Amino acid sequence: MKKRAMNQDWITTARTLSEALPYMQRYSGAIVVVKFGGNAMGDADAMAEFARDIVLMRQVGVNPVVVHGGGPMINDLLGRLGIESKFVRGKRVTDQATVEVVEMVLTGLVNKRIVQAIMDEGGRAVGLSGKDDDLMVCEADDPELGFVGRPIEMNVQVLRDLFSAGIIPVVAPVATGMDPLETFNVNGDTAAGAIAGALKADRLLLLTDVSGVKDASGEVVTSMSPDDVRRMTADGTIAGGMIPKTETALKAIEQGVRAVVILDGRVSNACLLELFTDHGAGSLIRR
Ligand code: X2W
Repeated sequence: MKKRAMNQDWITTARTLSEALPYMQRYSGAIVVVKFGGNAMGDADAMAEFARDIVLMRQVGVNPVVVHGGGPMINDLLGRLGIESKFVRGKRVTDQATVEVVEMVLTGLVNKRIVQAIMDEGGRAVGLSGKDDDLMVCEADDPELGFVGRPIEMNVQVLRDLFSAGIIPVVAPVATGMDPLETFNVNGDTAAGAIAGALKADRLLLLTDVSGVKDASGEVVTSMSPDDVRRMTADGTIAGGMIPKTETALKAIEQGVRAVVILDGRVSNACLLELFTDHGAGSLIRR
């Protein structure tokens, strides 16, 4: 004979699952673009947990797209090769030697690590860059930055094809130009915003290493409109590294993304907390 001991944790787990039902129903069939920044990647356990969240999303009918960064990993290899890293307004100054390293690190090392992590959790993932199927075509963003690209043409059919096959696309922010011999380094947030905009995604989640957009007293603002963002940028409350993220958010919303969330990717199960609980996470920006 077996006896069952009731443990409070199991009861909580069952209740949490039950409470997630309306959210799962709401997001069934939704497109959610997740920007996974290099600073949010952390160690192997953090990577596995992120991958598990993405696989769970797919399992309950969401169509997730992962767009990743990898700035710290690029810095590391550039350093080992004796090439100096230089940033202007948050973007890497990218000459020919640098763009080659960027492409190797992002489309090779980082992309395949994420693809592998998703498969280890039982999902199906395919890695691609903006060059594959002409997903993202760029022009030079600013002559001062060299081969840094600004997306001018998006061809997202390949992502829809992967959704229908039940495959999770993992995109490295590297692109071709109008001249197919050119390679552009694209800021990860910019690439995620352009992809979310072209897909008219239901959600764009920007995972980073801060807890969200903070007000003048340092508290995270949980919900804001594009006008709030503009006002807080004009008065200097939104500053520094947060600016490219909020700019990406405004542009994505203009292109038809329903809402953008800036959240801390180092928090356990950050994506699930945002999508499937009453609590939410980070700062939500929507009209
Ligand atoms: C970035 C691309 C990687 C990235 C770079 O070269 O670092 C530009 O700055 P994180 O980890 O999201 O910062 N590109 C133009 O965005 O990585």
